[in-house]
Amino acid sequence: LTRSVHSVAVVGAPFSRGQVRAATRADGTLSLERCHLKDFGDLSFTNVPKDDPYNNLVVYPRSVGIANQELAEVVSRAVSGGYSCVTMGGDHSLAIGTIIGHARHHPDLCVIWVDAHADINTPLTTVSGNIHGQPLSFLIRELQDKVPQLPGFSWIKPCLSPPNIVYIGLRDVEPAEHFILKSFDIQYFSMRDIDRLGIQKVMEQTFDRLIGKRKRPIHLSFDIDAFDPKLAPATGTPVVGGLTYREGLYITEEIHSTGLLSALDLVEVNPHLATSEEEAKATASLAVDVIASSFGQTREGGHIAYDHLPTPS
Ligand code: 6HN
Ligand code: MN
Ligand code: MN
Ligand code: MN
Repeated sequence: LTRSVHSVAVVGAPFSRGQVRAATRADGTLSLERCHLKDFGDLSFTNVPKDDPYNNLVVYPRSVGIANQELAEVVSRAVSGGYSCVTMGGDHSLAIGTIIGHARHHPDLCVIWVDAHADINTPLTTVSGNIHGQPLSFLIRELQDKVPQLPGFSWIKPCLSPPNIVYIGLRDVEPAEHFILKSFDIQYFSMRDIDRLGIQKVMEQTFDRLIGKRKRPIHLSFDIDAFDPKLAPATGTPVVGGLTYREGLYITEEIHSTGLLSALDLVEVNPHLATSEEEAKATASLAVDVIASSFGQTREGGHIAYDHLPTPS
């Protein structure tokens, strides 16, 4: 199933308006073995002056809406061009654009959402007002009669259904979010479930649910705060008790070996929130490991066979 070479498009999406604090693309360059990388550069987003909060609460709706509209264009272009598309955030509100853009070319895609949080508040249930805590609410068809239209969001067409989403890593879910997960029967594996089942069973059950009956493209939306804050300190909403390095990489190794990964978001890496250079570097290099592993870097050596040994002369 695994192809030895992947064509990978890399998009930098330094969104920060889905949350109050700024976030940026992880510094440094990405290079992946056995991948043809095409750098789509960093998107430059339109600044929307006078972007007043919706309901006096939900911040920067127009900026987030327009930025995602532009991002959806780029992602759909990359995916239609035969690339697997990596988007480096930026905050998690960018998944609105990446998933919609991806779904334009692959309407049958499924989503694996790796995160400490469920990011499924509606604009009417959010407490923080930050749109990075709400992206999935705009994407799920069945939820739309509970979701008001925000200014800047009229272009959005919801493209997901509950059976096509699985969460991994949850440990900070608000009451309204929990109600949504339960009433729409959205599958999740919380950190407690990982403790109970082990990460291997979690991945098995994830794939049973999403691709057991029919192979389909995978959209992996990976929030770096799924990892334990000791490993990923440079992020806006850290929560204790997260994934180990090994659990995180097991997730991406398994996703790579399906051969179905079609788009990847790597979000919420925010070097400005690090309290030292080491913290910033550790978080960014963890993000790079997640991406590399998603595209075939293994912990047991190269997956292209070394096919002969040097002979002594
Ligand atoms: N993220 N549930 C909180 C909120 O503001 O709605 C936290 C969201 C965090 C979002 O980390 O992508
Ligand atoms: Mn998130
Ligand atoms: Mn999160
Ligand atoms: Mn491969």
